This record gives sequence, structure tokens and C-alpha cells, in this order.
Amino acid sequence: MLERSDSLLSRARKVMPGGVNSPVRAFKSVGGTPPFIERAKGAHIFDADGNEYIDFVLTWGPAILGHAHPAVIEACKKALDNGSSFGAPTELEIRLAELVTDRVPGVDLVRLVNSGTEACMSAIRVARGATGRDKIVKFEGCYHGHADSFLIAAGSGALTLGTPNSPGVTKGTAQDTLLARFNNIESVQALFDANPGEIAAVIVEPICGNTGCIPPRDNFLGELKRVCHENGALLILDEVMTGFRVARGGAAEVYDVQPDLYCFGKVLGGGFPLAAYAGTEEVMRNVAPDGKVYQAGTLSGNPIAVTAGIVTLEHLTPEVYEQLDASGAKIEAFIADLIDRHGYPITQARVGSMFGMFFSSEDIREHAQVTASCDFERFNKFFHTCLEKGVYLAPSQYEAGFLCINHTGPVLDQALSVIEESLAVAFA
Ligand code: KE4
Repeated sequence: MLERSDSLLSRARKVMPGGVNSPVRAFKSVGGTPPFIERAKGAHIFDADGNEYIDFVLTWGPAILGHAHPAVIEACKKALDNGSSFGAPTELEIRLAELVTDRVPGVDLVRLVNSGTEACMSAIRVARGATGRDKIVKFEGCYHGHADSFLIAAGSGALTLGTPNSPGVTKGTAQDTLLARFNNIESVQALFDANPGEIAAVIVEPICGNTGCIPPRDNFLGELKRVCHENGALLILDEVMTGFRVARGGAAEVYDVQPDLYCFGKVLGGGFPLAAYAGTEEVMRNVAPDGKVYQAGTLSGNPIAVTAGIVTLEHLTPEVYEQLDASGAKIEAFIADLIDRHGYPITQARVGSMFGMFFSSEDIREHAQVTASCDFERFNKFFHTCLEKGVYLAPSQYEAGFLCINHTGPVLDQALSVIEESLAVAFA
């Protein structure tokens, strides 16, 4: 039961919109009361009513080493003794930036910021500054944080200008964001043809993780880079979710595509408010104080978050990625077997330790298919049954799941049997 979470939620609603500090946490799309979490360790989280869950959200991706990894906690405790923020350059920031340039193909310069939103909004500003162009292209179903330029729905026609999908976003902003379809290079080419010389950049999640888990097909990312460069535009890979998650060098390594700019977050900060944008010397030299594109932040690169990031990346060895991939393969094979044996109308996708299930029998290649073909009711039934049985999934069909180093052995087996039981309930 969730008595304490229920009472905490009504108290929270009195002082915070929806009782939460980020909308998805309110469980609006799945219904019910969100458990208020008190602590977390490894693959487990524990709520205010004493319930224990095997966690596949991992604070939306960051906890790849498991919650409260001893090395991260120890290092941050020590760092705290030296103070939490100086607002001045530190050697720690150099170390983290060097770890990023070592790992990610085509990164020469890195700028640390505090959230994925800040990384993505800064990256498009740099692209606009570097090209002198105003328009950007994003993809339906991709999420790059809550900056105005990204809260845009597709216009009425395929080639019309975007329209705001949040009050408070102006038409003026929306008209500079164009919407394309993921895994559909023709939709991108058409936008360049309709807006010659006006598009500064295309920003894309290399693996869609905000509309379930949708990997790129048929060299889509390579084609995107080609079309961008043929039209004088930059390619931005938003690796806030995939960076250091799906491989040591992120999706850029998996798909062998080097963009002009990257956005990072989540794993990079090891669970602390830390993100970054990065890219080639040619593009990043536009950033102040070297260049004229302005971006700043009081707490950017603060020593505690940077310490967590350093320890996290240092612990993400090739062997750890192999173990994470093995856990992902085990889940994938288990679900494939359930689909075969029971004929469930479900499809799934996985890249490394990022995965997702669609309650649809369609071969999902883009966002519109998720909305049109998924059985949201059955997903919600499955979600709540898992929660009751102690498995904590993302509270939306439009999200992905994540694995940490503690999702192995009996913990993973326990989660798999809950998933099997919960599918049986959802399809009873
Ligand atoms: P933040 O501003 O939330 O740190 O990052 C924004 C962001 C940017 N790019 C990608 C690919 C992202 O997935 C995100 C944030 N992801 C969501 C969950 N899918 C965060 C959860 C939330 O909004 O509470």
C-alpha cells in the first residue's frame, strides 16, 4: 500500500505544482499515486511506505553504476570537505573534460552546464551563431529538454512551420523550429529543400528514448550528417540519454557517426546536476569567451557534481559495458521468448543497457506509430502490476528503461519473473 505516499502527495500538492518538480513524476499518464522515494541502493529504491522496488528508471538514466555507488559517495563526501562551489576554474573540470574527449569520437572542446536542457539549448545557439542561420530541425517524439525552441509540435502540413505545444512558447520562436520524422531521411531533405540556406542545424536523439526506445535504421544518422553538410547545416547529436550509456563513446561510437556538436547529461553527472555540450574545435571556438556565442552558469562545473562524473566515467570500463550488454541481452531474450510462447502483441528494442517494450505488434520506426498503434491501457495495467510486485518501470509508454551493474543474478531473475507475471495479468 501507499498510505504515506498518498498523504505526502496531498501535502506536496499544496506547495508545488502537481506535487512534483518534474511532470512525468506525477504518474499522470499511468494514473495512481507515485511512490515517494526515501532512499536507493544499487538496483533498488525504497519508498516512504517501506516498499522495495527493482528500479529500471535509475533516475531517468544516470545511475548506471547503481544507486549510491560507494566510490561515488566516498569521493563526493571528501570533495564536500573542500567546499561545494567556487565559481572559479578548477583542475577537476579539466579532468572531466579530458575524460570526455578521450571517450567520444570527434570531441575537441567541452562546456559543462547543469542540465540536459541547458546543454541542448546552448548547442542550438552555437549552431545558429556559427552558421548565421535561424531555423533548426528536430524530430517528432524527440525531447531535448524544456527550452522554448524544443516545445514545438508538428505544423499542420509536413512542411509547415512548427507550432507551440506549450503555452508561453511564442509563435516567433515556433516558426524557427521545423519538424521531421525519425528514420525518414526524405522528410529531412524536404525541409532543406523548402528552406534553402535557412537551417542552422538538425538536432536528434541518435536513439529515440522519449517515445519508447526507437533505434535508427538503415544508416539514418549517417544520412542525416550527409544531408546536413550538403546544405551547410550542422548535425547535433543529443546524447543526454545515450551518452556513456549505450557504449563508452555513446551512440556516436555504436553507429560510427561523428556530429558537429554533442549534448551530454545524465550518466555524465553520475546522478548530480551536470551536463555538457561539446564538439569540434572549429564549432566550439565560437563559444564565449573564445568566441561571441554567449552562455554562462553560476554552478557550471561545480566540484561535487564534477567529482561524481569523474568517478562514474572512470568506473565505466569496457568490462562494465560488456556486463551491462549481457544483462540487456538476457532481458531481450526473455521477453522475446514470452512473446513467442504467448503471442503477446508486443515489440521491443534494445541498444546496450537501454531498452523498451511497445504494447503494439507493429515494427515501430517513428513516434507517430507509437501514438497510433500502442495499447496504452494494457501498458498501464502492466505498469501497475509490476509496481505492485516490486518492479519500478518508467510511468509512460513513451519512455525507455535502463540497466545498472546491479541488474544481474537473482535481482535480474526476480525482475524477469515479475515481468512474466505482469504480462500475464495485462493480457488475461
Ligand atoms: P534535463 O533538462 O531533464 O536534464 O535533460 C533534458 C533531456 C534532453 N535530452 C534528452 C534526450 C533527454 O532524455 C532529456 C531528459 N529526459 C527526461 C526523461 N526521458 C527526463 C525526465 C524528466 O523530464 O523528469
